[in-house]
Amino acid sequence: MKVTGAQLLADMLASYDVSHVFMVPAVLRRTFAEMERRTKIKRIHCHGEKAAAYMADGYARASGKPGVCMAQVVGALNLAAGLRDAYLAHSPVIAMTGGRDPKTKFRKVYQEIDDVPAFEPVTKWNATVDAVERFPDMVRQAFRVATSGAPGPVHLQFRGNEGQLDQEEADMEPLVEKQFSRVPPFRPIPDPGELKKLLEILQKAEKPVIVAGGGARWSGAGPELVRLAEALAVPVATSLNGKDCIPAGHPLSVGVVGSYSRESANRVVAAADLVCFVGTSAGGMTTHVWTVPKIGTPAVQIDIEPETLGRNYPLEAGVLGDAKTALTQMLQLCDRASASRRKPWIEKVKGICADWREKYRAALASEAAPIRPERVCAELSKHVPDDAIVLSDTGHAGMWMGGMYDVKSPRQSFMRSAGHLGWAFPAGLGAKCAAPDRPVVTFTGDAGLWYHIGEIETAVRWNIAAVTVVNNNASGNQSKRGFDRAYGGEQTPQARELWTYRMVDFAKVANDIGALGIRVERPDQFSNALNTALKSGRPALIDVVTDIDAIAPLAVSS
Ligand SMILES: Cc1ncc(C[n+]2csc(CCOP(=O)(O)OP(=O)(O)O)c2C)c(N)n1
Repeated sequence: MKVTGAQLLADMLASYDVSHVFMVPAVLRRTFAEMERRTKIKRIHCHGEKAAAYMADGYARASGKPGVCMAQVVGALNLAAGLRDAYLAHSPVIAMTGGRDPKTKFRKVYQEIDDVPAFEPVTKWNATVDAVERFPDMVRQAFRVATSGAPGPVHLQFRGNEGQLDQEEADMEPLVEKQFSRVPPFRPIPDPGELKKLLEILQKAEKPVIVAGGGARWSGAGPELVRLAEALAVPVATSLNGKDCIPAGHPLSVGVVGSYSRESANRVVAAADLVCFVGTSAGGMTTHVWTVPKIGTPAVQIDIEPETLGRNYPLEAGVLGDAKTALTQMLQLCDRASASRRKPWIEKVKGICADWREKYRAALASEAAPIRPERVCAELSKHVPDDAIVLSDTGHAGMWMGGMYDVKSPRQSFMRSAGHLGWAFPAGLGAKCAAPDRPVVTFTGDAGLWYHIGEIETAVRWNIAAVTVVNNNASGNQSKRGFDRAYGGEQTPQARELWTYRMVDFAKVANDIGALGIRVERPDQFSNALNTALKSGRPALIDVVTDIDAIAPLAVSS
């Protein structure tokens, strides 16, 4: 049957269960017209391509479905910049851009450069669609690559600066492989011998700890992880990406380990005689630059990517496969009686966790104004609904939320920037698009908010009712410590100019744009503000005036 590329692409995206695409026009215009005629897909038109990519990323991490973002040729590298976080976090984002036409390339066409190489370091697959006949197989491959194995971004560049190739016709079938409309499309089964070996090592250990990461999260392995930890009496630390794999209140949960971490987690992992990594690459952030645990600590690992097994820690056993499947099999095979061996260890772990709570009790309950960020985190732990999606920006936001925020229930999701300041606010909007019935609460610093503040208008225009909490200290004060060091102690007033801003009332800005803005200046105002924001059904921003001298604790290595 003869159809245009636009008709086919619209039909295929709908069949892959795509509900929103995020973009700055003008790209694939005919496809947008066909989406309107043929599908229910919402076309979220935003203020910058990087924000569009972050929205698609938040959408993907909230739903497990690929997030789709788009840009015309001149916006392509802004979009590529936004894929960097998705690449680091293994998030399945599909980026579509317009590209050069062979008839005119190299002739100094307005706005044109060769964008394709810039997508190379931020994608799993980076390809051009040069003939309309290739729409079906290239789009299928994009979904296959984005969702398979360790997920990640892909890029398709369509011929024509606005992807005008979509106007051409060919005989095409909108065949869709539904399996690749969400992560994980496959659950590879581990080798039974290697799995048994890993299990035996874990059962023999007297002081083991599990470190679960983003791979466990993508696999949906949280419930099996908790059940196995309970069956064998093994404490669980997580990476920041894996934070929602176990609720903070669980007696075996020790917190986030690594650089943006909770001290108790680092202490437990440092004291362990065996570390079992599940769905984590054991990279620099999760291991505090490979000091927690120390290289040489006996380790075992479960991962879906063969090249991840043993990359950073020599292994006594390495299991290749899907985390949920591996943990389910371990639950069936495990010797629950071995748990008694770890009683003294569990007592010690409980003591370490209790020490942490005691150490931060005062800060978490602080009545100070300007408000302490620890208190904001404690308020969020208490008042964010059980089924919420919680997002955190990076830098100080990642440190505060990684260390101080408690994921309350297995129904709560936690997502965080993989390193890019400014990710969380637009990602929260994308998450709300993916899960309109769940509350979405984003924690960001003011520096983080400034990046994409224009997207408040996008949220209002599309009524994306996410709640954004701004830790507003009129600065990027995570940088304070670094500049103190650079100046050999006390900084000059000019040095402070390098990391401070004007104090702006973001609640006023939000109200002006048409969102609900609430300013919070005392800790006792916070819970009401959050409830009002959550109940409003509108995009809401809570501007919390916090202490510029509040600096997050540094990670410990022992
Ligand atoms: C794209 C990008 N650029 C720069 C940085 C470095 N960086 C990390 S945190 C930070 C400042 C954070 O400020 P804010 O979000 O206001 O939080 P605060 O430190 O004030 O709590 C900067 C500049 C980064 N992580 N990402």
